[in-house]
Amino acid sequence: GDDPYIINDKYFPDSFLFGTATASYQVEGAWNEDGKGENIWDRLTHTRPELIADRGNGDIACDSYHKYKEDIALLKGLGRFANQVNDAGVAYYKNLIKELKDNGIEPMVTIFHWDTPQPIHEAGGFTSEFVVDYFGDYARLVYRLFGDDVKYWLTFNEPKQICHEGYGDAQKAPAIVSPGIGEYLCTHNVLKAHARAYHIYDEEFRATQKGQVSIVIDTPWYEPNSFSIADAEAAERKRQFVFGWYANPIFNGDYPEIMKARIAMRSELEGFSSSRLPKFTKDEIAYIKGTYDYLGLNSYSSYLVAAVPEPTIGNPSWEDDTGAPEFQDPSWEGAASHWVKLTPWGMRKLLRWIKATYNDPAIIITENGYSDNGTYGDDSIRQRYYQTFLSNIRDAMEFDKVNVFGYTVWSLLDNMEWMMGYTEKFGLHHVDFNSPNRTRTEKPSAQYYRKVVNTHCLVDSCVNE
Ligand code: GBH
Repeated sequence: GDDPYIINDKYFPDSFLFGTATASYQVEGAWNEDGKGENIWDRLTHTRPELIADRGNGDIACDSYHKYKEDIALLKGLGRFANQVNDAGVAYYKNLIKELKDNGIEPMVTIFHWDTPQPIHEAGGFTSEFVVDYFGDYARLVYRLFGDDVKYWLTFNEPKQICHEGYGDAQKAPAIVSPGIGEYLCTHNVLKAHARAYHIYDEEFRATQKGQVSIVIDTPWYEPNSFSIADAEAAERKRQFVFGWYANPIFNGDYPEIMKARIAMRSELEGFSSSRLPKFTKDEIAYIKGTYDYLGLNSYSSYLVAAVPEPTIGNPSWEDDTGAPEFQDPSWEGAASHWVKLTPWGMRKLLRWIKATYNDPAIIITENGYSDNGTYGDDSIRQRYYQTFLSNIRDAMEFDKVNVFGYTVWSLLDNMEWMMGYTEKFGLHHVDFNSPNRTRTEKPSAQYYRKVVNTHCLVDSCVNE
């Protein structure tokens, strides 16, 4: 179990869930059909197309709003998707969930994957506390409408991208530039909104619907660049600023001490009269702590972190607050997305660290995957990506006793890759975005994944533990 490149030949448990993931804006299209309202990605891609690599948008995307039955047939061929109440929208999701269940597929639903309604954003969006009430009402509605058929709920997908990228460095809609300020306000409200949605389920639905609620938190693994204590501390600080920012309030209570200390210290030197990191009251800490039944984890890759001198005081930023910049080893084999490297060993370390740091939660890996640039044919490297990552996941289960109960590949389909438009493709299925039909074609790695799902085994012959 010590060599990350030897493939684990133990079966995954019978109860282990395998699946694939998609997200509504990235696949559905039909952006203005049937009374659907405008969201922040519609607005960004339509008014600032120059921000998207190929000026692409999600107006049609994979047209899954119309082609969901075909998609579920593909999925079955192997084995998540995600304000005014829109009747056609409700019908779409009812049909989608029914079709999944009719095909023996367990739906795992993310309530919010980044498509904030534009009017909510205009009113202040995630930097305003009113959003907590709106999100709670929205969660209640989706539990009521779909909760009889959905047992696995996730409130938010990747809050760090919503806040850091959406309000810090403008790498995601709504592309607000408020580094070191807006992103902390946003996180404060996202955490409260998550907790609100969790408590609503607990108080109003759990007894009858008997499902589970959690959040998806994303992080790469941060490996110290050397055996020095300073590098180890820098890497741990980075983990706390990326993952602990969200996980610590939910699993342990309140923001990580290191964040509170560093942001207060830097805010004071910058001349702020109080810390840029908002404070939770005692009651709020208690309200947020424990709002999980399991953990949804998205992780694709690893980074290295080396100790650096304290960044000079200037304009506030989350990056300088971390005091721990990241980089990658140029020798790591990479995907079309520059941030995705074949570092499967990082997955096992990450799982072991989460178990130790957050009270050994039950974990489902909700996203992991490999991107190409549209060339299809031989994608054996994607197959190797799944195999080596899953092997390290199986090692973590076997040798480190990490409680992992499922894995879903990102993604079922090539799709609208946010700022990268249609230039990076994570699908098990190629989608021809030039054909009005949006023809889906299986990539060879889908055959490998099918075999894994069917056999619960990563190599040709597996043994029982
Ligand atoms: C996921 O995020 C998203 O949930 C999903 O919607 C998306 O399609 C999928 O990734 C694939 O991209 O350019 O170095 O600043 C994954 C986590 C973290 C990946 C931030 C991109 C930017 C890295 N994301 N990261 S960098």
